[in-house]
Amino acid sequence: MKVDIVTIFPEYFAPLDLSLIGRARTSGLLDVALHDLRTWTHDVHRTVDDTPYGGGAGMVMRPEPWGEALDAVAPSGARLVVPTPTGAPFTQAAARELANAEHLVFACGRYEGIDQRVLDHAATRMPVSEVSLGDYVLFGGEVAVLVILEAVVRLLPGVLGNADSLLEESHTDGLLEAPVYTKPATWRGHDVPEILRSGDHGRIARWRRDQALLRTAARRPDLLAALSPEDLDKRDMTL
Ligand code: 6GU
Repeated sequence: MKVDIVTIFPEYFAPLDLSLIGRARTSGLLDVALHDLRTWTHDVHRTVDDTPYGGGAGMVMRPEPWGEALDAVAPSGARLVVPTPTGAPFTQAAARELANAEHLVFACGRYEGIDQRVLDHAATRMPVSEVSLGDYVLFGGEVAVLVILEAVVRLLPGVLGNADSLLEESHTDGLLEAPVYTKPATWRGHDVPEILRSGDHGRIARWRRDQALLRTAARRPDLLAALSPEDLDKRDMTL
């Protein structure tokens, strides 16, 4: 997968050299290029923002540098992703969809956002997704891109050593995953649930399913309500 990131703060992306994303890059599964938006300014001050039409607080990112940047790094065939608190929720399903793309371009907005015409114009040439991480506001899109990339890259074939872990994790079956434990069996007076040490794989699977349902009901009733009847089996109903 090829990824281009346009930002006024390329230094934010130093963590992409680390850990599993760093390894995906050195192994050739992932090709990331960072671009400083100011490359595409032409005034001495390298200005990227201006005051909003219609008035109001804050500044808006000017369209001209963004237009030139996207002309340079986003050919048709790429997919443009724009992190913004006004975007559609970024979910595991959205991560799976982005993981199918050959070429992603991320546009990191700052201030009150990017002039909307940049996105409207880009949308005439390529798919554009405005996405939000949640109902809170960050200074800019940089940290959101790190989050989105991590969610996407771990789904690329060959990035995770054990691909089975993708099948059993939270948000794959619409539920939060059950709690997990490792040795020792007793720690500071707290025991690992006996059933996990029983060796009875049928009972363990049922216990994990029950814990996932209870946890999801307690913490994310919205997820439970969104499950279709086929996602629940008969024994789920007796819980
Ligand atoms: Cl994706 N960007 C910004 N700037 N703020 C956010 C966000 C994204 N998601 C939640 N808040």
